[in-house]
Amino acid sequence: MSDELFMARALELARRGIYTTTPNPNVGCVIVRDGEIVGEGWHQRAGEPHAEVHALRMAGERARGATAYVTLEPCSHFGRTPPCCDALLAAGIRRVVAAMQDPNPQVAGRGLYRLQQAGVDVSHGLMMQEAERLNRGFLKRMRTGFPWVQLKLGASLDGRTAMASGESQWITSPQARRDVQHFRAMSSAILSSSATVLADDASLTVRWQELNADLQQQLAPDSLRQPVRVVIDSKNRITPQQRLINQPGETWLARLNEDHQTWPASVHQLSLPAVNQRVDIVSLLMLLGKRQINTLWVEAGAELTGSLLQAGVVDELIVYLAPKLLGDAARGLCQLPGLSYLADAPGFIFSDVRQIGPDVRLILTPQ
Ligand code: AOF
Ligand code: ZN
Repeated sequence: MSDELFMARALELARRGIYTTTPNPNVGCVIVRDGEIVGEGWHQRAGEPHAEVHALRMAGERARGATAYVTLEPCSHFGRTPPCCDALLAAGIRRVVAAMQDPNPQVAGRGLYRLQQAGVDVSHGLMMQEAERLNRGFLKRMRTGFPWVQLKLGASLDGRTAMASGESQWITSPQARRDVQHFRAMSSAILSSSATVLADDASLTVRWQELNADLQQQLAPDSLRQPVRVVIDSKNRITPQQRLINQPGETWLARLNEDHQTWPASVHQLSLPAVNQRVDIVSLLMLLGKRQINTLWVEAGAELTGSLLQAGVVDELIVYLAPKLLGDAARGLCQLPGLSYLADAPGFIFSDVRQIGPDVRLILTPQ
């Protein structure tokens, strides 16, 4: 078997961690001796052993003289766990093939360098594109300090999100909403605004009963990780009575000033600088990055959606279009105040188009 096949297997193993590893990256490892896989592992949860450690445990003595394929450079630092490069050396690994370097400043080439200095045959770059894709959030946060931002939109064929009265439940199908649950489950945090939370009494949770059957098999209902709920609440309109406050997992209220009500321990108020008496979005994203949010899934109304697009902080758009027409009295998808020339209209590139139940899902990246 070739290097590519073993690395493809390591990537497949890494993907098993996509719902659980945040704030850590998804990493897979395969140990091969005489052309045969003798150890496999993937990183499951932050604080638990890294992929290499699981794979070495499975390989035992057979790791001596073997090759390790890893989807990310083995770490060289003491974090929540000891350095993987020490574990690989102690086990007698002779060759390490990494898909890419780890941009974490605590590692950043030192893992591979240490292995090379110890006489291990080291290389990196094999299937790098796939490895990059696997950890878009972690990698962006390590490189820029900002989370990877995905903006979800749901609309009719004519780009409308509600009737003039505000009636909006439901425009997209149950299948589309299940698909949204899957994206929520992968995210470190979900961002919304107090306007949306108040209008829909939204809970912003992942609900096991609403996941697809294959995901339900993979994730136990009682160990489901809830993404952090982040609500922009510039005017302190959210109260402890709102439904989302008492859901499992944390809620962070992004505010200009904290209030002194009694909140459950799972609720944190974040004080942020103001722009036009509103929470400054760029400062909020920076703070979320500092608090180790890798991927941010945004579900909000036309105002926040427009602000994020105008601030140029959106990395990907996920749009569900329902085959319905609501007419031009209905509410639009996003506010873009000040936009008057076609030449200034934000443009996108389609990266994926598919049908989800009766709806269409479009994935786009900003141009
Ligand atoms: C690896 N293999 O499977 C993972 C790595 O706090 P710790 O000890 O879990 O360290 C977290 C950092 O280690 C994380 O930020 C990233 O740089 C690296 N993750 N490295 O060699 C793995 N998950
Ligand atoms: Zn490690």
